[in-house]
Amino acid sequence: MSLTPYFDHIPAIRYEGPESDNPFAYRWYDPAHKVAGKTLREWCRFAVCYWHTFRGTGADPFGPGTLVRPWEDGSDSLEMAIKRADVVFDFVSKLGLDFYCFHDRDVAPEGKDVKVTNANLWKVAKRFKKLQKQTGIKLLWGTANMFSHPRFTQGASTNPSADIFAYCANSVKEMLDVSLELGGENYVFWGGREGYITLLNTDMGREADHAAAFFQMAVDYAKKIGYKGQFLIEPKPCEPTKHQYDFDSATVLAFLRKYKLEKHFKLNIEANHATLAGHDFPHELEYARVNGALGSIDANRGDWTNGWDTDQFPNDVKEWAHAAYIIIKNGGLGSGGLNFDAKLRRDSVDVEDYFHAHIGAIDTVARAFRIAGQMLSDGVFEDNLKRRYRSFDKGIGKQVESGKADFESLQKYILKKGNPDPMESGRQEYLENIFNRYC
Ligand code: XLS
Ligand code: CA
Ligand code: CA
Repeated sequence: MSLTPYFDHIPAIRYEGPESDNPFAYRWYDPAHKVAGKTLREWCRFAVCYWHTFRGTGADPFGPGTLVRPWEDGSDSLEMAIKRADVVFDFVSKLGLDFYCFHDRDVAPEGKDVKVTNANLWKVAKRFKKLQKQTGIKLLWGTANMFSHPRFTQGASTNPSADIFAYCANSVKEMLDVSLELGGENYVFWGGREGYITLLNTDMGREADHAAAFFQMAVDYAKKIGYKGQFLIEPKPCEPTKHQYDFDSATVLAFLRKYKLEKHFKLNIEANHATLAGHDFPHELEYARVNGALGSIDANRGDWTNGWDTDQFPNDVKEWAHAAYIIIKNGGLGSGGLNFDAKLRRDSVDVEDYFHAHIGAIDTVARAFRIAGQMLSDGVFEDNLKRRYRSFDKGIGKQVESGKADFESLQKYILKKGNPDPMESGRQEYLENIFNRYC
């Protein structure tokens, strides 16, 4: 039974298999299908994102919003916020997914002062609690929007104004309380304007110290209230600021280690942010994985022909096969999941387009997991890795890995040998051909 009538003309989206030509069915996402010992539902933990899917307007720097939502009354009222919550839960239910994600300001309007703003958030959170109970849908992660309102123009926790720092402390404190109340499985920090445009007005060292103090306060507060969700930081190199402090996985991990915060945080990797940073998506995932910090994923894509954060829905099976391979090697995402931080194009103005976008993305990822599971069980790439590094399994290589070698012992070894063994092929083209056979 739906809560609102807006999607009544669309059937519940179910798995029908690759032969189906029903645009309102999954062709690859069979939630119960097992890959590498777990179901696709367990691997994927898909989430619908509140902000793009329900609050994005389609506006761009050259023109206003275009998207049509029959349920909207054009206001940003609390009444509309409550009604919208029902529509969101209907949508997630119809897709048969388990999770949603939101920022405080996606779901509840600001009031005349901080007190009213907080009260508004709690009114909607109460509604969410009821809807979660009714539908079984869960909160993958919540976050605070500390970048849209003009007060955040010069940053949030890195703002030169201590008042803004305090304002942000209130926002995160409230959202942690809300996350505790709603059982949010993770809590995300994306430092929207935590960066700068010019060093002429920026004390970089002091701003980093402030950001670290803020994160420490969040950790302390979560402990105090008994909130056990996983903290995640989402790297992004630029947009909206020129230099963002959370540039990429490596930068965030270096920051966390400097301030001894690393055991409290993992990373939320967004595909489009990886490409903006000049990496590819698998690189960012693998960097996080080998550092024990792969927490969750914002599933979207950029456009290879430009350098913008276009936030399109994922549709590249090959790219995702590689991503899924890394996720499976990671043993999954723990409490994390795959959040569709992606927006419809400005001219995708039909209600059906929300479904096509999500169905396509879900099927892309599900198909990729099936492929990755097969690649792992066939073992070609893992066998190749073992073979490629085998000189470290014995002799002098083993001594290096076990910490028993030093420059002198290595020099003695190579002097005796005279010359290193000849180079072996990296077999890149061969491996690429094999990868292509799967996709
Ligand atoms: C923006 C970010 C943002 C975060 C959450 O580029 O992707 O949406 O995921 O604040
Ligand atoms: Ca994101
Ligand atoms: Ca993005």
